[in-house]
This record gives sequence, C-alpha cells and structure tokens, in this order.
Amino acid sequence: MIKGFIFDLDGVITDTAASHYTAWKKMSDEMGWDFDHKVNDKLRGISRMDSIQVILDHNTTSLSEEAKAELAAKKNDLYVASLENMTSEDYLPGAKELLIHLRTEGFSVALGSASKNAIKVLKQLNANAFFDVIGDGNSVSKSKPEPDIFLYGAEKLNLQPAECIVFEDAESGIDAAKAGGFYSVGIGPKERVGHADLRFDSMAEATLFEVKAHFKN
Ligand code: B16
Ligand code: MG
Repeated sequence: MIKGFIFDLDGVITDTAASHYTAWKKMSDEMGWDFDHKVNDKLRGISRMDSIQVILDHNTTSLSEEAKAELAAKKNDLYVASLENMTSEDYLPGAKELLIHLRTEGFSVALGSASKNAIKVLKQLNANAFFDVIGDGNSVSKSKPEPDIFLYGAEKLNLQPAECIVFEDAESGIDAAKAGGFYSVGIGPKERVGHADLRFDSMAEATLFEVKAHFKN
C-alpha cells in the first residue's frame, strides 16, 4: 500500500534548470569552454562536482580537485544570487496542487533532492509546510543514480521503499528510485524517464487521481 511520496526538487517542484544554465554558461564563457543546452540537460539531477566533471569532459579538459572546487563555488554564488528572484509563484504548473492534495489526504511526504540549495529554494517557494522530511545534497554522500537520498527519505518517514512513490525528472533519478526498490513516476520525455513505472510529460498531468489509478492505492 502506498503511504508516502518522495519528490525531487529541480524539474519536479520548480524549474531551476534555466538558472543553473545561466550560471554554468557564464562560468564556461569565462573559461573559454563550450557549454550549451544539450550539455546542461546532462546535468539534470547530478551533483555540483559531478556537473563540473561533465563540462570538463565535454571540453576534453582536466583540472585539479582544488580548481574544480573553486569553479563550482563560483558557479554556486551566481546560482544562489539568481534564487533571490524566485517567489511562491514559481512552482511548476500542477506541483503545488498535488502537494496540497497529498496533505489533505494524509500522505507522508519527503523531499529527495541532490541540491545543496534545496532549503533556500523551498524557502523562496514557501513550500516547507508540504514536507515532513527534507533530504538534500547535504543528507547523504552518494548521489543519484545511487538510491541513498530516497532511502534516507523513506527511513525518516518510517516507511519501506515499496510503500513510497518517487517523483523524478532525471534519468539518474529514476535509476536511483529503481535501485532502492521504490515505485517511480517520471516527469519528462520518454527518452529521459521512459523507464519509470509511470510517466507524465509534465507535472500538470500528474494528478493524485491519475497516480492512484495507476498504482491502485
Ligand atoms: P546544487 P534535483 C539537482 O537538483 C539539479 O537537478 C542539478 O542540476 C544540480 O546540479 C544538483 O541539484 C546540485 O545542485 O548545485 O544546488 O547543490 O533535481 O536533485 O532536485
Ligand atoms: Mg531534478
């Protein structure tokens, strides 16, 4: 029986991909590196340091760990500054409605995000009250596609993975949910999240009615 929901943040609750893009692009331009939306899409769901590595590999460049950390910090400053413009109007369509519905029906809800800025994003959205547990980039050391962040959420909710549905927009996020024994809902195109148990093109279609009908809760 489904008792809990674990939500990824970026790409499920709100769309921060554009802000991440602008910050990575500025950093790449300063370094004289190539960076475009196709590369940005590969960074969906993966940690900040893994993201730097993807950009370096794309440019067939290597850097010391220290230099990578310095660039990641620089990018993060740009990204965090852009979050000041985020407001409670910036939920993805359908996301807030689903969170409200889950609250009224008494489901347990956790956040399972790779972002170390998740608390700040939730604050900007005024979304804290929708979550019983916050799992973010500071909660576990192994990032998606390892299942640790979702296992952390389920444990804190006092639930088994088989009692939880994970919502994810990243290929690595669906991989992580499957590896942990969770049910999964993919948000996005088939090519990216077609391996989820259930998929919607966007959060607007992901109503509790549709989800319950599929998982026969
Ligand atoms: P930060 P999610 C992920 O969040 C983003 O999708 C990914 O693009 C980003 O690199 C990662 O968080 C780390 O974010 O630099 O803020 O720690 O999708 O897992 O909610
Ligand atoms: Mg995401």
